[in-house]
Amino acid sequence: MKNCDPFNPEEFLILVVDDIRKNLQLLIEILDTSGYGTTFALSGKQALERIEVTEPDLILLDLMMPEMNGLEVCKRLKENPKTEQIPIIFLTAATETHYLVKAFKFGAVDYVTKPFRTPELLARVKIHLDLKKTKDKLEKAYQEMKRTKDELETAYQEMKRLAATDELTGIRNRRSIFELGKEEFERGQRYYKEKDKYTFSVLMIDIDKFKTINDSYGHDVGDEAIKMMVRITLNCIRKVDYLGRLETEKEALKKKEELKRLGSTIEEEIPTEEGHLGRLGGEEFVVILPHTNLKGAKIVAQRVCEAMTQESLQVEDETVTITVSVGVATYDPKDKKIDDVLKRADTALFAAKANGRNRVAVMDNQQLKLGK
Ligand code: GH3
Ligand code: MG
Ligand code: MG
Repeated sequence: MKNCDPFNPEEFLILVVDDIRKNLQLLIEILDTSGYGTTFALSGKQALERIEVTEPDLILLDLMMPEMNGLEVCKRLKENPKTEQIPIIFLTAATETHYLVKAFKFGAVDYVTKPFRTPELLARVKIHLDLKKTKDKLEKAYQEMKRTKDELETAYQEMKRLAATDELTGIRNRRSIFELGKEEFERGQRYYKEKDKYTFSVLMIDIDKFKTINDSYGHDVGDEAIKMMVRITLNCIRKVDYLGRLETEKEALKKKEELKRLGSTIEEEIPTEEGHLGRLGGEEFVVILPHTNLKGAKIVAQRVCEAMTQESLQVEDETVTITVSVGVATYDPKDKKIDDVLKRADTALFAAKANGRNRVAVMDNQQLKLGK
């Protein structure tokens, strides 16, 4: 990358470190005359103190100094994240050149031998300031690019979330719950063969006489009723253990194993994973219950139906209650796609409606069974 900005010495502050005052004066004069900002230190210790309060862009550092020599100063500066980026040029006597390998190892960028030639000194100072500036620019551009990438990633994730979310209720929308249904179906196809190793069930839920709620109380109350229905259903499909604690899949599986060992059949009725609720549209919803057979799904469906009657909405001095009808179906290895399972659940739902609403109907294979 070409540095297009004109080089302006006034932009830079150079720290000169030398224990001999005469050397210092000479160097400062040369740098001052060229337009650089300068500051100085007469010992290694003083140099470190100066760097604490000023932020030099480059350091001209004498190699040999009493007490703390240049190498030690260099080492300390490179160990400190605040100062490690400052370029250091060593000032060495011709007899000290064998120290240079060490100086470079410690992080020096260059050296000038004393007595130095002014044009060479200035050329080296300029080139390292230029390099540092370019490096800083690249670093800034890189950080900006990284930030933009992070922002894009966040925006993309948010977009993906929104595209899968029902706006009113915050649960999965139609597309998202169908996608999950397809995944679950594939899981079923893959694992069912291994001796009934895996099955899942679906619930189709529809609010009863919802049109009446809208007509009587208005659309906003209708919306509130939908949100209430979702909250109640979510509570019913969450995995809770006997103490009402949220249960992890691992805990649930362990319990299932234990019940199996004891010869109990109740194990079939405990779904081992949280169910997934999605809104198909309007006041129609689907629940997908992984690791759940028909018996277990029916229990969850009845729980949903009953829980609905336990809560109400207060609209001024009126109490609004809602009921739901639920159709239940389970994966059958003969099914070709998730729609086949959903269709059976829909048939069951239709039957639940036709038989008085506020009830559960189950499609056991092709046989319809009405609850309550
Ligand atoms: P059924 O017991 O047979 O299901 O009767 P229903 O009245 O619930 O069914 P119907 O399909 O006749 O009416 C559904 C109503 O739901 C009609 C529509 O205006 C309303 N609806 C659909 N989406 C929304 C929504 O997002 N908010 C509100 N407030 N109402 C909605
Ligand atoms: Mg010296
Ligand atoms: Mg309805």
